[in-house]
Amino acid sequence: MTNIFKIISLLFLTSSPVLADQPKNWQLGFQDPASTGMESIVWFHDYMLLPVTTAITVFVLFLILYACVKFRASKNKVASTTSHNATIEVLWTLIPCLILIVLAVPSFKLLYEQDTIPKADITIKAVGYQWYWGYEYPDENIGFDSYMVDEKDLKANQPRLLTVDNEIYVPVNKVVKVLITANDVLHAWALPSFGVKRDAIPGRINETWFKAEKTGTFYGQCSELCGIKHAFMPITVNVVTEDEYATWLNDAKQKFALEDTGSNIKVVKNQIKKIN
Ligand SMILES: [Cu+2]
Repeated sequence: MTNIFKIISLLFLTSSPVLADQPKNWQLGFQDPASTGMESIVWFHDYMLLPVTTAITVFVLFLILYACVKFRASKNKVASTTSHNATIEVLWTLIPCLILIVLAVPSFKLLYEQDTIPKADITIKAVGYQWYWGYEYPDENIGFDSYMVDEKDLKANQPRLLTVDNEIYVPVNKVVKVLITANDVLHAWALPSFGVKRDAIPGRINETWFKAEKTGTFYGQCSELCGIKHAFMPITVNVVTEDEYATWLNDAKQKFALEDTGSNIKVVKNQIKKIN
């Protein structure tokens, strides 16, 4: 039985290598997982939720067909007056409870995995604006805005509505912590291949993490209805080798340097020393 489910899920729901890092026409199921977190989500879906929901659907369909045939009017001139059956009532309460408990165990494990952020190698702050994303690398003192590229300006192989002018770069196999907030209305920072989605809320910082396991370009979108151009604030993440990341960081430090806010604090400290 499980083999049949495996085959069904492999045929329809596990993304094949052809389905890569962005949505595809007529796509069914998830994008290719690119992080351990997303792999766990896909496993939970393919080998826990899908078999259980398939089995329940088939069973209920069988009951309906069986009842339609067995209790059809032409064979049952006088309707049955049965209204209670203690055994069956206990069963249809207990069995669904057991199914939910079995599903809860891996589900909670997954939630805790997503919620516990390991020691971060890189921290990125993503700020949602109407209608673009602003990014900061607080440890590197760089920051930049990331706007969608218009359809007429797209280069070859750049996907429509998903390409941005300034992409995020992260090294492969490193824990990336993402701090997420917004400056005007609610947005949501979502990257399906990494299994990451968090609301961006003005005045509050949410956090999430991912560890990309393969290099490539990965696309996501704002996933909270945030106004008229909600569909036009995509997210592009380049996962690169450590060397490539170092090269990018060098350039970015020139191009995207933030004001050195630390210096103001030093002035205040010096003043305090003088006063004392
Ligand atoms: Cu938005």
